[in-house]
Amino acid sequence: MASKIQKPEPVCLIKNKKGKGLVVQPGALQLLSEITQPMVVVAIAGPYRSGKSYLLNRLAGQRRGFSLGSSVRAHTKGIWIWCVPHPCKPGYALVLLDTEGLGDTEKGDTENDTWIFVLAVLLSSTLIYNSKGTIDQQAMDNLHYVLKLSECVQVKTAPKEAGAVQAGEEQPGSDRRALFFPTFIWAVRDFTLQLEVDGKEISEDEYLENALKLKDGSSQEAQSYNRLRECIRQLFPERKCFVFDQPARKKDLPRLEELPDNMLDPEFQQQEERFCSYIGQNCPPKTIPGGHEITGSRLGTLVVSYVEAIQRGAVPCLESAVLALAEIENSAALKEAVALYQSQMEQGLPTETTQELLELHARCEEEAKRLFTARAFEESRERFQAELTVQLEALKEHFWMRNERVSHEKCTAALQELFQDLDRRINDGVYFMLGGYQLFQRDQQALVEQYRKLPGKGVKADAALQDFLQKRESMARTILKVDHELTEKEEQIENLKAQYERAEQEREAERKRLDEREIEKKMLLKLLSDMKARWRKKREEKENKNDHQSKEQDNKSTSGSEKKSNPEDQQNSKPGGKSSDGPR
Ligand SMILES: Nc1nc2c(ncn2[C@@H]2O[C@H](COP(=O)(O)OP(=O)(O)OP(=O)(O)O)[C@@H](O)[C@H]2O)c(=O)[nH]1
Ligand SMILES: [Mg+2]
Repeated sequence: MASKIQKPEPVCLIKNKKGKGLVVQPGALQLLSEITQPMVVVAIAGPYRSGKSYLLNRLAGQRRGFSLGSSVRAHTKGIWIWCVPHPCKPGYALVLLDTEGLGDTEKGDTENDTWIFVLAVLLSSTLIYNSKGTIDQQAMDNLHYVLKLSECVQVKTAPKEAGAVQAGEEQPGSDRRALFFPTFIWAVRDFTLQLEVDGKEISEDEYLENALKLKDGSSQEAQSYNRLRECIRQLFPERKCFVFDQPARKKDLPRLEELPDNMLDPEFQQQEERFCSYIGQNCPPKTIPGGHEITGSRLGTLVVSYVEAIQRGAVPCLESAVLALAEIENSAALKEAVALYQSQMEQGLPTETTQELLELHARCEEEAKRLFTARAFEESRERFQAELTVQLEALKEHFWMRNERVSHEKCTAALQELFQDLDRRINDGVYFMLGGYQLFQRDQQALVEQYRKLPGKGVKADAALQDFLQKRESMARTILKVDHELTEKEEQIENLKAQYERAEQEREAERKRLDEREIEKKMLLKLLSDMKARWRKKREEKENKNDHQSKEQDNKSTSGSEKKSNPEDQQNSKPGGKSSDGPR
């Protein structure tokens, strides 16, 4: 952020346009809005051509910066701003406001001068009043703008019904303006006198205080003498004075910017060093009542607020400016608190239970409210706090639903991941088989068990599972249908098989029967043939026997004639020479 502070050169903050008056420059506001650090705001005001711009450049530690003129003509117009890193306070910005010189005879517009002076007072935390020579009556008179502060700056907003409180009605004695006003430093340039009174050395501050001493008595003269002094004392209770020698030889003055430090008057250098060191170490940051430090955007708001009032022809009101600032700040604090609540809730989602969600809400609400309270301005705080409560309540409803949605989404994503393999197997047709549905259900159930064990599923764990499975119902039904169809087909096949087997068995039995019958038939044929053979044998034997007998008879009849013939011869005499034991 420091780089944002380091601006290479000053820019115009408020332009003083002829005929249009004071106009805030958007570019400068943009620049300011980028500075988030608190800031010490040092403004310089005073007679024109008195070395104001040069002194501020020295304060910035630079030879060049705010533009200087070397002629007799007033140079700086309007109010210019330069933001530099604070030389002594890390994290702070040093904001320098260079203002248009007062009392320019060419301009001759004292009212405009007054507003320049008023703005320098209202915007700064330290006001340097710069003049040349000495603090004499003339110098005092030139500071008459302070008297105008009572008229031109209003502390409180006027109650509408009672009409505007006249700025002048606010008594300087009980002046709350001092709360808003800066530390006052009188810088006396080209100071040539000895700081001593009655031979006694006095400090610069004593020199100033002497000049501000009141005259005794209540004469007109005393009153007019005292009026301004009283005013300065009351409005600027914190006062300081620095005197400076002429910085260089007369002929070098028009080109002071170009002069190296060794060409500057050593006395002046010492004085300038002391002055810069005092500003660096002692000047407070710009704050507003309530202790809020002013940042770039806040300063921008104040500038706009005051210049608008001046443009309207109204009296800049410190309270209204603070109120306007509070409105912006509290609105920003509200936004920031709501954003904090949202981001913390977001991180905690989804919760496991509704109770956890309520606890998370309570924690985030507390954090958001703490942030709001720390940032918010006292003014209008209650209204914004009430608004914060309303918004957080509405967000609670939103997060209630979001908690469910996030949980549902998370669970669905987890389920999709878990079921990836199962889906791949479905696509590969693993479950499109007989008994596939049972296998599918078993695998799916295993995944469901795995899912149930996953942590951090949130309040919609069961609902998401139901929804997920419901969406897969048709797929499961398809697997079941295929399984059924395959089962039916299988049964049909089994039936056909059984029928075939039965037919086969019957055919086998028939074959067996036929075989048996064949055997029987063969046996019968065999028996028959045996019987035939036996019968034939018997018949042959019988025939043989009959033959024999008839032969015998023949023989007998022949023997009658051949009684004494050899039996053996008889036998051999059988036809074929075979014995009676020959084949039958
Ligand atoms: N004598 C003298 N001249 C100075 C001093 N400081 C600056 N100058 C010169 O005075 C001239 C005007 O200086 P600026 O710093 O521009 O004065 P200013 O008060 O800003 O002038 P305006 O912007 O016109 O109001 C320049 O030439 C400076 O070099 C000083 O302390 N003494
Ligand atoms: Mg100037």
